[in-house]
Amino acid sequence: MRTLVVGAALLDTARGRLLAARRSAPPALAGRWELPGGKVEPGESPQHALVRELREELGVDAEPLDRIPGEWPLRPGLTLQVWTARIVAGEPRPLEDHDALRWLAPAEEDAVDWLDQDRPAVAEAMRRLAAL
Ligand code: 9L3
Ligand code: MG
Repeated sequence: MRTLVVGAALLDTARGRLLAARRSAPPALAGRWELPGGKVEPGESPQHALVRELREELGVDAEPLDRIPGEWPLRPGLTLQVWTARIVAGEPRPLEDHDALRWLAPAEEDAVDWLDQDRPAVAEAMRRLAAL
């Protein structure tokens, strides 16, 4: 069985920025930055999981846009996929599993310590932002 983890490259296209979230748990990952998201539940679509996770973790209503091609193994049985997304309502706050948020411009991509598996999707999302 394979469980999907969906991550959101949340884009603020008006300001040309991407949202980075700093994990507060588990201890092995705390302090590292990621694209917010989480596990797809049985019977749930990846896009629905993304919307649910962003509501739970950040308190925002979000709309998935495009899948970023590729998938990245996290650990046996767990695979990361990433969608670009935009916030349609709310101001993101670190409500669950994060203790800080930062909006980053493409030039600031390396300003935070991203989880290794998130880096390729972050790079692609930043390329797209820079091309807007
Ligand atoms: N993970 C990695 N990159 C991400 C996300 C959202 C999650 N962008 C990893 C961290 C955890 C696992 O996937 O080991 C499950 O994520 P969560 O449900 O704790 O967010
Ligand atoms: Mg999560």
